[in-house]
Amino acid sequence: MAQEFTTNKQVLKFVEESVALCKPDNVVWITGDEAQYEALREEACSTGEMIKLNQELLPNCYLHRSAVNDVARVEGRTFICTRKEEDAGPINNWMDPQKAYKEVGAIFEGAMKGRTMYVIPFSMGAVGSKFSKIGIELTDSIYVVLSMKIMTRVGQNVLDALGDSNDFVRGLHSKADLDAEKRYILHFPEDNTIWSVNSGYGGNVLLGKKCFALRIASFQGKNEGWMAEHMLILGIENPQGEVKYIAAAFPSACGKTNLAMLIPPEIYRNKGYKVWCVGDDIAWIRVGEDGRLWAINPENGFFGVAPGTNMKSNPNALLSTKKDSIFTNVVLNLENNTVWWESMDKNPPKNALNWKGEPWNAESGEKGAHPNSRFTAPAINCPCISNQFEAANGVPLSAIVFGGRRAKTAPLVYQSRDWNAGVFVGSIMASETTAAATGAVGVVRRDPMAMRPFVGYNMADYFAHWVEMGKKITNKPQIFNVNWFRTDDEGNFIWPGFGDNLRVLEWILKRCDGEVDAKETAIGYVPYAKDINIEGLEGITEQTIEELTTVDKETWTEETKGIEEFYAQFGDRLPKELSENLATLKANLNK
Ligand code: GTP
Ligand code: SPV
Ligand code: MN
Repeated sequence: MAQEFTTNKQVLKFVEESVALCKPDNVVWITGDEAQYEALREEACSTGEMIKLNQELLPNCYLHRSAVNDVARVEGRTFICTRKEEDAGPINNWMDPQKAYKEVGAIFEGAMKGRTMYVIPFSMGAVGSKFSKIGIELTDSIYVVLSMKIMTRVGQNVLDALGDSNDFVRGLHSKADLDAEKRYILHFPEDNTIWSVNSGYGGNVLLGKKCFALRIASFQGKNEGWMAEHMLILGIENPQGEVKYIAAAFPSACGKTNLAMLIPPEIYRNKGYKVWCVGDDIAWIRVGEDGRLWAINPENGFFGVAPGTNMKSNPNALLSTKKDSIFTNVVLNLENNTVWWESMDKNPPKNALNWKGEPWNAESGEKGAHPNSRFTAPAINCPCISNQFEAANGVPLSAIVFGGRRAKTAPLVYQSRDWNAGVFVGSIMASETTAAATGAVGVVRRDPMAMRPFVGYNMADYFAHWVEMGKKITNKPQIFNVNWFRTDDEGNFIWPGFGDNLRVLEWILKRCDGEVDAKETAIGYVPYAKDINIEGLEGITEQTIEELTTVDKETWTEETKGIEEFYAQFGDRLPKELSENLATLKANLNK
């Protein structure tokens, strides 16, 4: 009986209507009870949906393989269904909501016959905190249930916190037939509703993440006066024990998880610097009573990129996956029933199955793990998780950092002149595409604020919202742009990156405190080479920093053309603050 879990009429109605549509054989409410999860793990292992890994080496860890045609977010099949097309804007795919409910409803029709529908009540943010938001995801996938348990706060206490309120997001997901031609990820921001069908992959189906916490939440944030951003949040503790917080937006697979839990270089560790991770992917940001920006991480776990994660690049991420984690599309090492992926170490297993479950050997020259293979790990497993991780009001931001993957053009770091110039810097972000979404990899595209695939409304209005927020923040964070990915003529990354990025963050915090001068350029302020600490770095000299921070007028003049083209799509809806900043940039480049 559903009534034993909640008497909330809206929740009951949503479940009943969805049952009538999808026609599952059973309905199971997820209570948060460990025995229930354990039974689901056993069931998933019995059907092959999950594989139980070596319980001594990886306690409570499992492997899951998605369908081979279902390995990343599908941006081409992701839609914003607002009543008016212009409210979705030129960047989003749009579908008329009535048409969407009807046509995609037909795909949901009877899709759960012979299956169980799981009802997952989840909270984004600590349960009951006034900044948190609640969702109910209905799904026919145990993998989704167990992943949502890691990524969000799930259970009866969420329904209790919701009470009789109608303020919850309705998420409906069915794997259906995993038919890529009938795969749809639909968002109805005006109805607080998400529909996802014919996928079983991460960002398409863990509806609390990109669908809710970014697309729906960005729309809510615009209406309610706050911001939902694709940002990590980290705290940097200096030797005096003071912690300052930075939020940073990089596109998918461009280094958020790595930066969020970096290990300081030795010379910093010896001085007493520490880094604390608050979040690695999403930030919900509000203006506090003190006029500063305060950010929470609404998630409860990390859905991190596996390849490249190793004890050198990101030990904290690797250690986070050592228990209670689910791996998707990595190599299964048959020698000891553990997992492996490219660059985990230099010893690929001899006897192994690749991400598709086929016999595989590194000598074949083929990759064993999918480039977008991932782990889902509880945030509390992270050795450097911040003690503010659950803080109801979040953490105060000293700086906002944008960044992309650019082989040329963008310098290692620069600071914007003021808030609106910073919004401009975010709006002109461009980055090379990665395996996190289906489609070509390595193509430069505009990805404003790393939100191109995630803004749930018209991008021009999203820019305007940033400008509006600036007026309410009396104590503004400084805004910067970074690029860890500049390459030399042979295509090698020049900057060592990873833990050494702290050297750049240190300069950023010094700029926030007015402790260091900077060089003015056409795009903003760049560091004097001597002000980036390179002590202990091999092969990097002041000359290298000089090169990494050059702002080439010719390249940037080319860049302004791309920006103009990009802006043109928004017509009159583009805030004048942005066209003014573009005019300033052009004038600066002509000086
Ligand atoms: P999503 O989870 O898709 O949002 O990705 P993310 O932004 O969290 O990216 P992540 O930290 O997982 O890094 C993605 C890839 O970038 C990995 O292959 C990393 O090894 C690589 N990477 C991360 N930081 C750096 C860096 O500072 N320098 C270089 N060269 N590569 C980096
Ligand atoms: C991203 O692509 O930015 C991710 C992974 O964080 S997903 O959840 O698939 O969106
Ligand atoms: Mn992401």
